Amino acid sequence: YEDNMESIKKLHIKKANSGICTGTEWISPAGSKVIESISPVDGRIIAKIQAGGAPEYKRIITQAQKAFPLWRKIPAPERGEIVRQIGEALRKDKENLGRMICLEMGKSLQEGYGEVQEMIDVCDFAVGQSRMLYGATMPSERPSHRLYDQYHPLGVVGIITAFNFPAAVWAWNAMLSTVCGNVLVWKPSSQVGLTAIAIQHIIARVLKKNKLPEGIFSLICGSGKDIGDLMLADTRLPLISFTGSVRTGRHAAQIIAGRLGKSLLELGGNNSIIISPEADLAIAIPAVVFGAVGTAGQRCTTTRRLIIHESIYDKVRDGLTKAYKSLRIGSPLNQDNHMGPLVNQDAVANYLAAVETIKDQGGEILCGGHALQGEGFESGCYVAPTLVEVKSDIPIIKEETFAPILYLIRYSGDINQAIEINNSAHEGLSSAIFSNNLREAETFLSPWGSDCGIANVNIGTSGAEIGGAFGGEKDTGGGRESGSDAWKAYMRRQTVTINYGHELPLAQGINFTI
Ligand code: UN1
Repeated sequence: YEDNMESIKKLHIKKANSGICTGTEWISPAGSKVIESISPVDGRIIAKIQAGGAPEYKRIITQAQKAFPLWRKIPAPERGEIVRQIGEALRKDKENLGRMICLEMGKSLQEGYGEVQEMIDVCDFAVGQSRMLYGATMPSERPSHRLYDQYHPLGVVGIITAFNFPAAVWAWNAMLSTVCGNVLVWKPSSQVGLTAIAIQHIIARVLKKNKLPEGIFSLICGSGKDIGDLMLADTRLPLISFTGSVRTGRHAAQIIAGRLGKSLLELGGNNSIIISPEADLAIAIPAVVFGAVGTAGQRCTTTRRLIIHESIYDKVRDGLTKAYKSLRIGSPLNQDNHMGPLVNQDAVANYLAAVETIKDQGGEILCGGHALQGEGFESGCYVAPTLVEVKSDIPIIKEETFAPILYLIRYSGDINQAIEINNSAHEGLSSAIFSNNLREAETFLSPWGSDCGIANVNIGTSGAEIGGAFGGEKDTGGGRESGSDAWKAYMRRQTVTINYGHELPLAQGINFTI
């Protein structure tokens, strides 16, 4: 415990911390709202956070608005240089920050480090992108005319993040948004405010070193939903990037649409893996287990449904049951353990409620299905990873329970039947097929195949690299973040037509003389 606290102190976390910062200056809030950061690892209070209210929000936004005209004038590659330095600073603090994430959120130490690595990777990506904010040039239909696209920054971008990726998802948004020339206001999940504060301290060092003004990178921790609600309705925020549940995302999208703002939504998933008769089970089984129990089933890309061909069903079920029984559950700081706790006791209550519903609806629990008690589990946040056999289409398999519950579903027809089951979810985030049959794999990737934003062959549903666009369709919200051309979401497109001739020809051949 002492070692962990040492590591956290190195990130400038104190017993009581302000959760509001305009870049390098920390603001003491007028109100007395305090958030306790409770570690799901052992139930201890790590530290306290002073949360902001409406007056602090006003200060943050005013400062951000002042900073934007300065930041947008700095050439994009120079903005990239700041992001490069942030990547370097994160490299130095990878160990400490990874441990902080593990302690506050409960994911395994390996995954905590992985999350910081994801931040570093996206910094590198954004640095390159800062020299590639390309616009296309199109041939004009008129003589002596030039027609092209260019991209400009939007302004103050609001970033609202979830508890499960308290660092990486912010970095996906923040680093790209920053090289695009925006300033940002970050509202993290109140479950993981300390991680956000630790990151802000790292950013502050880079801002200070480069003598940058306040307001480029802001943080405001709120308790409850008041800060989030202020952001959604605020016309001074042209774009809100929101990561969270479908329910809250739907509410957010409606409020933002009501003021014709832009939203970038990354909501839930009900991701499945298809295991065809031609799957290589030696790689399929570990992929399924990592997908289902990694981050204790709390990734939006977690594998929640397994669609198995009946000819190999028993073999897969038995292989998985055996693997699940060998899983070690316990402190995520102990690297021998495969799975740590859920984020808090409410999450455990949701898991237990889902288990009851599964039983009521006729699902058969093959293993797990209970919370863990006794030594090492005092926080009350540990549960057993759960396998459920589903004989008919029970309603609960359409719901995303943010916990390690995996449904085993049989299919008896061809690959199209398996795809139909995959596509029957409300969400459309991630999907995968294990098959060495080219026809099956290509059908899965075809326009009549998976309807998800992510479609994988012979790898699981979670653990995407930052280089690709991340996001999904239907109830997942349609947003794309991180790699590929996701940067375009943080910019406004301007179509430019220049006439360098002496005539005024009109488009569509229209004749107009005066
Ligand atoms: C999320 O769960 O919100 O692909 C993001 C993955 C991670 C990101 C998950 N790289 O599982």
